[in-house]
Amino acid sequence: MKFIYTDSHKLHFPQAEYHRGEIVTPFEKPERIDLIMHHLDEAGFTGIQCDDLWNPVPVMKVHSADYLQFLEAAWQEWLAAGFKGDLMAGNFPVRRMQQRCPKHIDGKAGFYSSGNDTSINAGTWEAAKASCMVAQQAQKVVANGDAACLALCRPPGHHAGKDLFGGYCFLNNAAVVAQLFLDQGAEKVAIIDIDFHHGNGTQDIFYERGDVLFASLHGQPEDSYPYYSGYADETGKIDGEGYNFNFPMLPGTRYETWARALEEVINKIREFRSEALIVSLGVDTYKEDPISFFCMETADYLKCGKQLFKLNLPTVFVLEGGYALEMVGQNVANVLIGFEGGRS
Ligand code: OKP
Ligand code: ZN
Repeated sequence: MKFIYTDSHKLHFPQAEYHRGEIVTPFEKPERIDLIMHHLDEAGFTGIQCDDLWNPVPVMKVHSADYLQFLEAAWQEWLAAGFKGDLMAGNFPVRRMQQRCPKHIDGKAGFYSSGNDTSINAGTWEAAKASCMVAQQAQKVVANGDAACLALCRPPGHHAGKDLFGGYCFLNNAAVVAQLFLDQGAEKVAIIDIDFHHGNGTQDIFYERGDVLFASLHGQPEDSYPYYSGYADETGKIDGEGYNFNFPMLPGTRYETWARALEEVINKIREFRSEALIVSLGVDTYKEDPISFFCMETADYLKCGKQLFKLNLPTVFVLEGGYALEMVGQNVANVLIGFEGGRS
């Protein structure tokens, strides 16, 4: 299996994150990609540097035009306002407030954001675009006949909604890949989100659409980010009714329990007659992950990859989270190794 990467992810390097009462170095850091690439190289996967071809068409189908304009201009507006340091949102249009976008960048930041966990710096927009181009190129590799390909995306994407950034995400890379398959003639595609966190952005984008099945396995919202979505009774609306599947799970969940949910998802996707599979691949389900509470072992990722292979669909893996730096590379590599070994 090939993987697509870019060095441009380094342009996004948030300086600080507020976490459990302390200001810490962000969990979503550039080293993650170096570590994963190192392991993928060692495991014999072929890295391909991204050609940086930007196709705005699918991006504009999953995000709103005003949101994309906001992202593109945000940093310049922040500087023009005389602000120093990273852009970070602090005020949000919550219950009973006006859903109107203000003029000042400080207000706009909150209007287009779901939290204060995701800051914007001088290179963030370029990095977010580069990450999305990595996903687009991985889709092309699969459309051109490879059985599967990994998009080494950073920043990640699955928390980015139609018009919202947050959860370290700006552009929804997995959604863009799904949209590309549809634009190229597929009638139905499926996204499995196996990151520890609920893929609320992806759910938001496809919630009223029947052409994309979305299924997410994640820590239950009662205890876990993003807290306000990911319940099992969120099943889709209008054309999307019955095509959104959430599997919230308890703290301490191990692979055996998790894999039963995956098995259910696989059956749903078969029934749906999906023509391609997108995997939002986070390995923050790992037992040592610093911000998550599942108990996956490194060897479990082999089994997970093997399970996914059973769908026998053209598959694009899109990197999302995974913050236990010692094992993030091995865990990602194991999903791919399991997938490739699925034949046997
Ligand atoms: C991104 B991905 C404050 C808590 C905010 C945000 C988690 C985003 C996870 N430190 N946590 O799904 O791995
Ligand atoms: Zn995550």
